[in-house]
Amino acid sequence: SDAEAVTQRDMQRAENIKAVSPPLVTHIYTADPSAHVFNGKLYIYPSHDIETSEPMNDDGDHFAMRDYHVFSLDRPNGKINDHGVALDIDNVPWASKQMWAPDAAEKDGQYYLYFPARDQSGIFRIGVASGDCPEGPFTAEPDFIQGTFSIDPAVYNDNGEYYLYFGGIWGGQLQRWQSGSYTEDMYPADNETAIKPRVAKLSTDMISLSETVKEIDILDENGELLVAGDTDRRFFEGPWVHKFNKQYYLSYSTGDTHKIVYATSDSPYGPFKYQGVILNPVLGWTTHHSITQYDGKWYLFYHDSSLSGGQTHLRSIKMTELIHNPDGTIQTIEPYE
Ligand code: FUB
Repeated sequence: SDAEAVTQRDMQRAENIKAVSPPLVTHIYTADPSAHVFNGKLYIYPSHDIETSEPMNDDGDHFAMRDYHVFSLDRPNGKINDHGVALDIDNVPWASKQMWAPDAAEKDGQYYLYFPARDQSGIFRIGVASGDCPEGPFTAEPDFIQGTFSIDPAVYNDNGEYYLYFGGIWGGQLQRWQSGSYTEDMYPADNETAIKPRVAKLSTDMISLSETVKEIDILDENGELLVAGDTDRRFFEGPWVHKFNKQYYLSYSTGDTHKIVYATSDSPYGPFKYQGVILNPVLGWTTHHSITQYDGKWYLFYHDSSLSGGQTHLRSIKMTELIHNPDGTIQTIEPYE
């Protein structure tokens, strides 16, 4: 599989590569960091990577995670606090396995953890758990959020309106939802429109959708929809939205070309126009990030597999400053010297 090939390559590369940022967490493996500032403090909601006997394949079966830890930071790249297990799969009635990339949101003093997992029939869905502290623990709703599917939830709070972005192809199953219901894989041809990330507004209760799920258009420099064969730019997984100078920025992973890229719009629903690369490929097959502002500066949170010597399913979260140029473009980050 592509996953095995990249792992073999990166286990060799790991010996000779020098990362520009150290891992934030070294006592366990962590990935997919979603960072937020709550009550003036930086909190990170990552996946918790573990060793597994599952086979390595392009559906990501080797990502066999089963719980979440929440971390807080006293200051950027400062001392990290592990707040322990915030949610375990044993306490999620609808989930069977694979607790993948989560996100969190705050509303009226309540904190909500959004997370994907496979349901009892093996279909990825997005669930929510809540609690009254940013670090958890969180209590899961008995069922997943109705109307959701696939992986990688990201919630953007736009002045009290909360938008849930999600989706990921291949192991994330988004290609199975092209007809509106769960089917066999349906991939567009290379010259056809690429599979699009999804968005829906959350209800005021934060645990249900208030509208039907919408597809998000991502356009190239000529205003044409990105096509499936444009693997350097098309959406793969890990959507994230932030706002800078009144523009909405949708950033995401290109998956098999291993980049974090971004597109901009004047609406949270898009259409978004492709702009460029935020992060060049890291060690490991996956790349997954978040962007947040803290104390007047912007930061990129991401992961790589350098701490595990290149093992693709054993990753470590990192952070580095992200710079918006005066014209709104983002400076590309090189993860290694
Ligand atoms: O961590 C498991 C999966 O790998 C995430 O959901 C994807 O975004 C990728 O990072």
